[in-house]
Amino acid sequence: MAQNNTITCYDIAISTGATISPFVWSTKYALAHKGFDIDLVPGGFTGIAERTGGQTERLPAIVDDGKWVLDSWGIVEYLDATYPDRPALIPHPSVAPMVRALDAWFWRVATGPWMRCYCADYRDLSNPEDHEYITHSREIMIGMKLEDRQAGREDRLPLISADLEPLRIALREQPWLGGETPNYADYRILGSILFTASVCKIPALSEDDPLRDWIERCRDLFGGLGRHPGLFPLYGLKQREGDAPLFAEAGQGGIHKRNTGLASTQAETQRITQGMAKG
Ligand SMILES: N[C@@H](CCC(=O)N[C@@H](CS)C(=O)NCC(=O)O)C(=O)O
Repeated sequence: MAQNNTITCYDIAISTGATISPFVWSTKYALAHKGFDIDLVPGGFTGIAERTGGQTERLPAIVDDGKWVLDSWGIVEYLDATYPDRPALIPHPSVAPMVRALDAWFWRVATGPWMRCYCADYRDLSNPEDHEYITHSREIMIGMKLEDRQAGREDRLPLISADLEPLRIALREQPWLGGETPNYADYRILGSILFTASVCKIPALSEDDPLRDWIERCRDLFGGLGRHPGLFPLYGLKQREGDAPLFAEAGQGGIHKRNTGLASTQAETQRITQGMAKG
């Protein structure tokens, strides 16, 4: 059992002092959700194996009263299994596969593309001793020079923003991905957003993005866990002439609109049968 209600968590941070890893961010939220204090072991990218006494070369890792637990999902499973009397991260077995699907979608449309928009900033913001390793490993990962991959991001960022519509739809009718209260779904997606905030020297989302309310409420949780002073402003992306809208107006059609009787569907019926404009 956690001594003094504290669990040790190994961090990956950059020169601003902010955590960069989406997996570590999610894990910090998972620990806080279970009511634990976090004893954060600082550090960057190089020397993880040495820092952890050879336990792992990937983070997060936690140590609970001497017991090492690796992997962000492994940690969630451990915390819920070991501390069932505390608030559940995965409150029903169906939640885990849904979070995995949501997370995989989000990596494809947002985390990966944002990484490619900020990859040179990512390297420049990392600790000086990490620069060489980040350049070498991320250029192999990405397949080109980081500066070249980052170039042209002004054209890509609006498209990434537009692609986040499913998340906006999910949050339109309830305050959290977890429903009435947050759960690991919220923390998992937020982890990727805070990764982006740790490196986004130019903003990724517009000032009036409907996701802003949820993101900011997540950042306020647990005494402002997501409010590290090293994080960059997420909002301020502008729609330029010729750009598609950065987010959609509340949509029409079956998946968007609840059928509450004829009045709720008449305009759409008219549109699809007579080609009339919006209603
Ligand atoms: N499956 C692992 C992935 C962890 C992972 O890949 N962590 C990255 C940070 S985002 C890492 O440790 N990178 C070290 C490196 O790049 O050398 C988990 O969910 O914890």
